[in-house]
Amino acid sequence: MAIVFDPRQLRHAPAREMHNGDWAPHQESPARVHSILSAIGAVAPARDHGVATLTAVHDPAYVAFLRAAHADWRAAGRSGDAIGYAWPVVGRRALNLSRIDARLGRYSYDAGTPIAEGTWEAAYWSAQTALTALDHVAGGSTTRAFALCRPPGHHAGRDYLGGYCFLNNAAIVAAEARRRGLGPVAILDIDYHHGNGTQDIFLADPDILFVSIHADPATDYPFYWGHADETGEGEGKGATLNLPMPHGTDGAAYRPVLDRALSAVAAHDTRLLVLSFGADTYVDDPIAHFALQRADFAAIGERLAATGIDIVTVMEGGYATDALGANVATFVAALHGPR
Ligand code: Q9C
Ligand code: ZN
Repeated sequence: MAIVFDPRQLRHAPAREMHNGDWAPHQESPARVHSILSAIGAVAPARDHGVATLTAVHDPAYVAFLRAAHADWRAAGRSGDAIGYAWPVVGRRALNLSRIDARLGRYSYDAGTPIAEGTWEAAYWSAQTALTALDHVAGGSTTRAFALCRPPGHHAGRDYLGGYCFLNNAAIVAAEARRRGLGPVAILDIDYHHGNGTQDIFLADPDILFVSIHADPATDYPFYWGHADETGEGEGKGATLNLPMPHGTDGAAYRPVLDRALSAVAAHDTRLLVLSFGADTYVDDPIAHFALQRADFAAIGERLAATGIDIVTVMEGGYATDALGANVATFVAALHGPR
């Protein structure tokens, strides 16, 4: 078992987000990682795999935007975090946009994901943390590794940020695993929110199965993705499975749905599973509405371990900061087993 973490991820510290029509302190804070670190024990450092592993999944123009956005914001005379205020609702023709506000709108889809001074560095090392967890499993020294990623990734698409996410760590790992011949690869997303970015990236891709259990987008963010009738496009038809669940979903309701998700993973002949793990399914999460208890995280971890499939877990959401460390440590201990 390996747990990977890089402290440069703490450099992303956005001040606030738009919440229910007002500004609120940003939920996705460095304190989340401190809570997890204090509960989880020893961590291994991240290794640098370079930028090509990122552009295997993301538009290079988007990566260039992300890298420069905060400096561009400052150069425009602004203080604080960079955030958009105008979005091209439908796909517009490709324009060579120069103004920072236009570029922010072009490469994002919500107002909850500000770019702070350290965001690029943190997002870069979050992706490298995920890739290093893959190295541990690919090297054969362990069958399961946990990437303590922050910022999270599953809402980020090929050319957009949103939902507190900038680079899609799960997608980057899945693409790199396929490139190394470790497939068939599947991604299982058990964050409370639908992983719209991951789905979009692999929507037309038959090779990489995407399965997600999440709050019904009829009631919950991200609203525009994650409905049960989204099953993939073109050659990828059938390689996307969405399992939306209602508010109040508890451990008993979750179990059979997890079994269904894992049946799909088995039917894909999965050799490597990338797990997008969010602890925002916890009963006391401040922005979510499921009812999982800490013991349910242990049960889910054991169920995943019982598949016998190699698993690279990447951390996604979870905002009940005080309980987060114990929740994640409980899950990881069950998933990785005694040792
Ligand atoms: N500010 C993850 O769990 N909510 N992202 C926006 C309130 C966005 C959550 C509305 C929730 C995104 C990785
Ligand atoms: Zn979430």
